[in-house]
Amino acid sequence: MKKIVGIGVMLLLFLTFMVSCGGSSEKTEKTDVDFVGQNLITVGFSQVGAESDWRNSNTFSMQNAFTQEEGYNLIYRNGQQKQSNQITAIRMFIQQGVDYIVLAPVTETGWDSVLGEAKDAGIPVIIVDRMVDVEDDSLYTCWVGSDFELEGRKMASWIKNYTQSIGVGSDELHIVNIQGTIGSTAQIGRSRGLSEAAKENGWDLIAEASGDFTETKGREVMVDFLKRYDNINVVYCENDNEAIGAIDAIVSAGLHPGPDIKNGDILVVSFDGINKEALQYAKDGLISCIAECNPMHGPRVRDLIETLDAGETPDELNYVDERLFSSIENVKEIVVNGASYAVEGIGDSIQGIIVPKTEEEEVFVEEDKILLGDEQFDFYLPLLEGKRTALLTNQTGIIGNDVLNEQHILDALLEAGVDVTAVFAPEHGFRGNEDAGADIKSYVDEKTGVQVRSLYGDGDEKKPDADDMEVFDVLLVDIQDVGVRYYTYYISMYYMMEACANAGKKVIILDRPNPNGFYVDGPILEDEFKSPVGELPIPIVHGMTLGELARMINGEGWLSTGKNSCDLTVIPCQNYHHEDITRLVINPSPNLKSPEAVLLYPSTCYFERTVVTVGRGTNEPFCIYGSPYFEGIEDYNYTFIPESMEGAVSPPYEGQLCYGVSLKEKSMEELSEEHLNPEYLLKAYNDFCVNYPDKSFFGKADKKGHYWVDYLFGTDRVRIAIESGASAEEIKALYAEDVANFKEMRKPYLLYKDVE
Ligand code: GYE
Repeated sequence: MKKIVGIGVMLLLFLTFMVSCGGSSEKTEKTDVDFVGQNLITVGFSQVGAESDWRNSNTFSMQNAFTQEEGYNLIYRNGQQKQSNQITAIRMFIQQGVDYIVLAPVTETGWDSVLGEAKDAGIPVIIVDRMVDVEDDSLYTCWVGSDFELEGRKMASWIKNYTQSIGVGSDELHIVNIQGTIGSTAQIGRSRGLSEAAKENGWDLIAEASGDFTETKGREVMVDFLKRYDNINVVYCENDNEAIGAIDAIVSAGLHPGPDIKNGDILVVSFDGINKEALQYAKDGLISCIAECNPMHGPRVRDLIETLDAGETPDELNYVDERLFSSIENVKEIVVNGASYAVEGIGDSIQGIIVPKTEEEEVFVEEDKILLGDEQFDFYLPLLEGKRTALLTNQTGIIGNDVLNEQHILDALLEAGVDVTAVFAPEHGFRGNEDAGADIKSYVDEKTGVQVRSLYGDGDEKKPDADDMEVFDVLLVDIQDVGVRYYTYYISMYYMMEACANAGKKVIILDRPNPNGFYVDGPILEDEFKSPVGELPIPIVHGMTLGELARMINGEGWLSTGKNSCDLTVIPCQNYHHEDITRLVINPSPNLKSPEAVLLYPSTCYFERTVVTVGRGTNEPFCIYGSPYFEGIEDYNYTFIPESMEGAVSPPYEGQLCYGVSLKEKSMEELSEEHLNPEYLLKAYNDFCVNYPDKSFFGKADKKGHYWVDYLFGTDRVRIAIESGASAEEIKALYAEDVANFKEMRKPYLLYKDVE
């Protein structure tokens, strides 16, 4: 499912703020980021999420075990119950070169390739809590957690003994199971414990459905079960949070949770023993039995790391002992596989640890917000310590795209004490207000005193020169791209990568979503059509972020001079997926003035330098197009007059009335379905030729016989097809193979879950 998401705080909010504060733009305190000392052991911890109290306690335990006082630098990442987020986090840990990776995997399968990458990088991986199911066990070093099947069997044994003790026969039990996250070891083990016992004892296991270990889903599933079945007398909840939700549903349905099955109670049992409310419910008899699941793995994982650090080999599998609790005294002991376990009363011995969610957690859980590379200071500031740092950025380099706080990466770095020695400015300049292709001078930024070195001007071929390369050790790239081959920011990044490769300088990319990153379309650039608007052999819409593209540039050996790859680190976004259609809140360049324009840009840019203008010099460039030539021609009723303005000082047809088409009414959803759409160009071409058979739609060819549109397409095949009367389908067929091939080719470089 595609979703349209905003990144950063929307402009609307900004305006409201300005009005309500009478125009004063008070700034909030910025996060302080400490540099990490060199002698600490860095541990990257990829956590499942914050779905339950168990999970929060587990996070708390890890954070307390891996403190700086203990000699550690813990990098914590919340995966929000999504494997793709966890994989991204692990890749980031690898890039960062952490000493150890600790993974609490959401589900068991699907880890082979990313753990293979960690192994290749020589980073030991410790699995905590749930297990991974990988072909090659050497992909992880060791594991610590619970015996979930034993937990399930213990609970089933308690149900058996208890129901027998009150004289309820096996054939009288009608059980539903609210399962945990499907495919997680906790779910697999606990569900198996119950289903095996149901088989052995002839119990009626009516239904099973997942509540994803959350209270909300636990409630939903129970509501549904109660609608469908009227004979339920046992609810087996695979954690406490689900049990709380289920009890709410039972009570709301006018029924009674409790142990007295004979008189119509519904017996509720659960796992964990962490949540205070569940503990109270257990004392009050609403939950009849709880199987303990111990989340305090922090010190255990630290012990394992200490063993490894000392060059010793810890046990591969490390199980934790756990107990069973009930306020009902009928059953004092149960036996599983010949071993007996005491049933303890519910007193204060049960854990009942509640860990308040941190502020960061609240944001994660509630908003599912995309976090930009530049917001993740703990990942990149340590890499800049003691290094002269240069930036490739412009007006889009706002931390987190947060237009309320509006802190530019340059200011943030200076505030954090980074030695910023230069800013490299791409097309349109550091402020992003210069015309397309304009010559821009280098200067010293007044506010900060930092030298702004223009890549577009001073006759420097859009590349940094030898002087430029003298002034820094690390290049940080923080710039919003739109994912189109003729949009030039990636070309600046490419030239900078090339120069850095040759000069032995490190490149760090603070990644940002690609607003056209949800599809791949268009022909691959042919060598002959390389130009200032096309540098790499990629389709017009490549569907990659700058970070992914940089990985491809390195991986494919595309840096053409000297060394063919540079020292590259990408700080990926969090929670971004290729299916997301992101609405930019800061204009990436002066003529892309809306999120709709960003989606239309790949398709309407073809009109540049033809007899049709894309509306430069108006407020809607790329969302409208037209020409004085279309006067009186049907379907070209939208009129506009281009005027000189910032970013379009001398627009085509300046001061002339143009007749054309407006695409402004199309919604983001509609536009996102269109992908690269040759129909606008095709129809305008055909209408023009019928009316002006002697004039050239595409303008003049250059010395090589190429038209500007050929450089945009990266081939002359498309123009030639249009001139010979091809349909839109025939045009698309021309590059269908390019698209299919490139989709395959880009796979190894992706950092985010792909569409499909
Ligand atoms: O029981 C549940 C949590 O994997 C043991 O995950 C863990 C389970 C725990 O969300 O509450």
